[in-house]
Amino acid sequence: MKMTFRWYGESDPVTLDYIRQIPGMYGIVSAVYDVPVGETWPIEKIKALKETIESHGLKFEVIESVPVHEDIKLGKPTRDRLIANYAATLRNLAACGLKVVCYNFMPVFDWTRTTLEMTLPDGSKTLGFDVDVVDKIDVSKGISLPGWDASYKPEELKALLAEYSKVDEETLWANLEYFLKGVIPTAAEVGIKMAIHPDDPPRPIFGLPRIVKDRADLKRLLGIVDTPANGLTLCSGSLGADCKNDIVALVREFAGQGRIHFAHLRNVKVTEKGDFFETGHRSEDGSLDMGEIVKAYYEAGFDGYARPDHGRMIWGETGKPGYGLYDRALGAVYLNGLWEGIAKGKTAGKTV
Ligand SMILES: [Mn+2]
Repeated sequence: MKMTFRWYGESDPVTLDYIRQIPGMYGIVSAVYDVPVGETWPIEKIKALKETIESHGLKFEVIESVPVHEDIKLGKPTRDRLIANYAATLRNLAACGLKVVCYNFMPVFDWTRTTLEMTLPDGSKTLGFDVDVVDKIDVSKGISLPGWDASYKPEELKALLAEYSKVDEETLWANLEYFLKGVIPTAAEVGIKMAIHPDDPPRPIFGLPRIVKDRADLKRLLGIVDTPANGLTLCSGSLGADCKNDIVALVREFAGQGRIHFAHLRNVKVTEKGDFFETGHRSEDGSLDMGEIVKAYYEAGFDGYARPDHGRMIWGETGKPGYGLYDRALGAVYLNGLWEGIAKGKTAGKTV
């Protein structure tokens, strides 16, 4: 397991100098942020980013994310040009030594939360999701959610949602299949492993279809192009927000098949109704047994990339919600500690 940390580039208040001081940190997960979605990432920009990261003693082998243009998800005629651009980006990334590309196929909204600063009993702040708040939103009147207000102008959003009104789950699957058949052959050829991130949260929102939510979806996706280059980012916190998803079983199954290329490891506290909030990484702080999850990776012989996914805001830190330094650093060290404990327990001939 190679421990990594997400970094949002030079504007990120969490610096590379700080990240390299986290014990056991292998590398950085980042992206080229100043190329419009759908255009090819120029090799010079990728190279410059890599040089910056490596000059701080960290590896740069994982991209999160190369975004998929909405026209591809909508299946519009422009998609062929956009898919060709995406494949060209994969070629450029491979030429710079990148190994894994995380992406998602969520229409319009990436991750969705109803609060970015829920206060936990210990005074830390975290991200939360309340089903009732989301279900009560009248999309036709505009959507105002924390983290998304600035993403689209209200009229743009309205037009985009109108286009999606014709896209049901099966249409979205067909469009995903078209995309995968367009890019996976290139990825396989140049040695890039594609790793889809599941929907977050794993449920339909605002009437938009969501198709990467559970075991059946993951299995179907991997079967579309049945090759290691078509793989998963298994996000424990995203999938774990649906308590019907057995994360340990998913890791055993898909890491066992060599199809998990990137592990997002975080804990989440879930209610039966589907509300949830993000907790510290420890098993006893949330609904997921992180010890069993890490053990499942260990026993599958996982040697891919992992990262603490989100963190709470603690110790007075401010910044990008979910992406502060302190709690994610604690998460990384805890996860590496679990791994070492399991590894040494095995060597001693007993299970942990
Ligand atoms: Mn994630």
